[in-house]
Amino acid sequence: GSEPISLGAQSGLLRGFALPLQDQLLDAIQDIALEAPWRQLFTPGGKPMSVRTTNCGTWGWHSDRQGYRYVAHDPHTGKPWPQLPELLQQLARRAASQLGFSDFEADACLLNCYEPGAQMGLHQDRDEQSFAAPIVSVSLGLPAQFLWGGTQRNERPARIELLHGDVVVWGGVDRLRFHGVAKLAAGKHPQLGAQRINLTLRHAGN
Ligand code: MD3
Ligand code: FE
Repeated sequence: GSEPISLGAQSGLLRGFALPLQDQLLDAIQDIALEAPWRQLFTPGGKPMSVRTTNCGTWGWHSDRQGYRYVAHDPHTGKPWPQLPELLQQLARRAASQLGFSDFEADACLLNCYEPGAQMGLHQDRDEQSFAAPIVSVSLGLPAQFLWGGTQRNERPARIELLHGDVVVWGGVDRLRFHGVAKLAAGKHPQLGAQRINLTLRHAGN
């Protein structure tokens, strides 16, 4: 494959890394959503998020009036989250190793579905037990402008376009950088139609 495009000392973009697996990934996402349906979450302050989410793996990220946290059961069905497919585990491990993170083992995969107009404000990911492991993200469907800030909220973020099949690895000194996604522009993707699906693979437990 091609060299990672550097986003920071320990972060990089692997253009098209997931393209060879796109059909298998879309099948896996469909299966996950049958067991754990897409849903709209609410912030602890009671605001609806503009993305729809679901999870697979041992831990799933959840948000409601009680706060942001990882839970072992889907609050919507009461069942454990669907298993993390081996396909995703291996993809994340191969991507992480390209950035120098060996033996990455994801125990959580958050799936975010964006429709035109959906966005994600600048935030840090701090709900995991440890920040030692990297995060691997897979983008599918419509392109998005990813906002890549610093370790302080007031730093002006860079904009990076993420395309169908792109994989990004973020870790080490870049793990607590502020980031977000600009409002998704209208469009139709050949496979996914008017949506973008992002998968984030993490080590959330201990
Ligand atoms: C950089 N999701 O779910 S994935 C999130 O496209 C989230 O849905 C975005 O931010 C999305 O929390 C971006 C890329 C990502 C994920 C975690 C990070 C980038 C990160 C943690 C630290 C630094
Ligand atoms: Fe995030």
